[in-house]
Amino acid sequence: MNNKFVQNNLSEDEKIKTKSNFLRGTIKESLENPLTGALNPDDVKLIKYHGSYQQYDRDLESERKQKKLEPLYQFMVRVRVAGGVTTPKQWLVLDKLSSLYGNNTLKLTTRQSFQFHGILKRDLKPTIQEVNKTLLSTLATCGDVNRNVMCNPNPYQSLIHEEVYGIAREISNYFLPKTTAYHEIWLNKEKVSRIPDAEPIYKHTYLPRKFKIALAIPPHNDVDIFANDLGFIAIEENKKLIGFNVCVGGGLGSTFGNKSTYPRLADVIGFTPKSRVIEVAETVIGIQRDYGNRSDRKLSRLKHTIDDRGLEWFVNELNIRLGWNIERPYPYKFVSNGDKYGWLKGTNDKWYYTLFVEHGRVKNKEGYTLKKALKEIAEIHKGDFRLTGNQNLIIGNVSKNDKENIETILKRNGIINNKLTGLRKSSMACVALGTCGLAFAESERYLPSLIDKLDKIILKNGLKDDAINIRMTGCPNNCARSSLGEIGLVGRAIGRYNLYLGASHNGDRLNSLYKEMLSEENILNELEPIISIYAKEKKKQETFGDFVIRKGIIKKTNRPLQVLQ
Ligand code: SRM
Ligand code: SF4
Repeated sequence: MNNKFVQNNLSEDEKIKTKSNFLRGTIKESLENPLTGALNPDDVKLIKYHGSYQQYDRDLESERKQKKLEPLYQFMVRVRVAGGVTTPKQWLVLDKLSSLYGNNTLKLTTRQSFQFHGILKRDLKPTIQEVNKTLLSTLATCGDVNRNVMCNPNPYQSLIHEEVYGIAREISNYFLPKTTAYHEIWLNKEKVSRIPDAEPIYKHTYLPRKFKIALAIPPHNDVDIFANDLGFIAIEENKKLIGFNVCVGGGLGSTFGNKSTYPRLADVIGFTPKSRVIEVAETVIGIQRDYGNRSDRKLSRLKHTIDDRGLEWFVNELNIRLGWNIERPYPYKFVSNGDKYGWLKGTNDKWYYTLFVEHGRVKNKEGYTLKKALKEIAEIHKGDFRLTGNQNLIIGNVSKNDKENIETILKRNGIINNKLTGLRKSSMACVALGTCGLAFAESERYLPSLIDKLDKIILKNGLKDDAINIRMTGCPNNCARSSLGEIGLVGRAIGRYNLYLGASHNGDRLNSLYKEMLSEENILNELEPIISIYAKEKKKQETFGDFVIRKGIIKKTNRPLQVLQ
């Protein structure tokens, strides 16, 4: 037992992990069973650690039921991309796989990963093999382990970006599970060693729950650092990276009706020199591994471990385990958690084009052939592609001579649109209905049409370029970080949403519940007068989230983040 405390009532997931033989379970057998498109129940849990979720086509659910067919089982596959940086060659492979095996779209996620949707069981292995051949992986993009490590994707104005990105990659690699199950199952590698698998960091039952790490370089908080279990905020002195402020205990998921669950921002607990980042991360993960709740998965994130025992206890335990005391945090300032669009020149004299990708869905539709455009660009591009934490894309490291070609391709495919409002360009939505089994309401497929209507209000009030950030999720798990939206909408039921207001524009303050169970008409009726007084009465540079609090429209959240001094 790797737990400091032997916990009673271990959850079903814990039992499955324990008997899984380091994440093998019977996945191999499940894949070979031709009688169903699904996996054995335990393998449905275990395959997450390998980077895939078993789902079913929710749109076809009742039709298939009527025909007495099993649901149309299909798989989501998530690709790990630390800091969101990929090469054009890798892009071409992912593009090809999404057409060959998936639903002909690529999803850029809120954590800088790629997702394929709609992969059938028989196509899982070839998909994962091809991903690995292009030197990417799906290992540990899901499951009770450290997930994709986020990092500011845009190096403009930042001399230290490459160094921080290097640390993000190092963290990502260091915390990968060490089991060889992944290689055996997906890459047909024989188990070479007779030594049994071991997980020096995670031990044999892994973590109690998912674990998320991000790194941010102020003044940009486009990774929403405070939404992570563990965050590192880069601190510069004389233009050199000296280390990081450490923040712990972020997590946004909650469950309607369960008051013990809540969104929480990470607290800033101190500073670590850059040479000790891995040591600090390993120690934080070790505390969560040993003390995290393993009986109730709704209460098992690091935020709960900290709230159960107190932040002081946590810092004390961290210092004892480290054998040195974490230092006082340095001052830092974030200005925004959004993306800056269009061309920007980097500190390396190369150009970066940030492209708005509505809710991260790369697809083709009439007059807007984004998937085709990006494939054409990947065929000629000598730089890289960088996924942002806001589901957008940066075409990076472009030389001056290639700028025009890239712009021509984007224009030819109907991608550049100067009419988009700041509201739309600051919108995020999670996948929700269609594929997500946890969704109560639409999100990605609905927010664009809601914004069409909100845009009319925005334009009438002269706010075209105001980057008010609006985020929607199909349930309170908060995958598009709606708790950090200046306007947050969370699905309650088909066509009904809770409306939240008052988050900060830089990701350091949660929003609060304004009204519940709103229809589209209600949402528009509630927001129209608020947007209109915002247009008339906002102070210079005052953001929407700050304005609604100053005017008393909503109270500030009662869960502020703490900065220990
Ligand atoms: Fe998420 C579960 C999609 C970022 C909190 N999330 C899911 C699942 C896998 C549903 C499931 O468990 O069956 C969704 C798959 C939908 C699909 O069809 O693709 C899903 N989450 C996503 C993505 C794709 C949203 C997007 O549209 O971009 C994001 C993938 C990130 C990645 O690349 O790794 C995604 N999820 C997030 C975030 C945002 C973040 O990490 O910055 C959060 C809030 C932060 C946090 O973790 O607290 C988030 N997802 C959750 C939760 C709630 C966790 C909790 O502690 O309560 C769940 C449900 C769960 O874990 O039980 C969940
Ligand atoms: Fe699914 Fe809910 Fe996450 Fe949206 S927020 S992707 S509905 S789990």
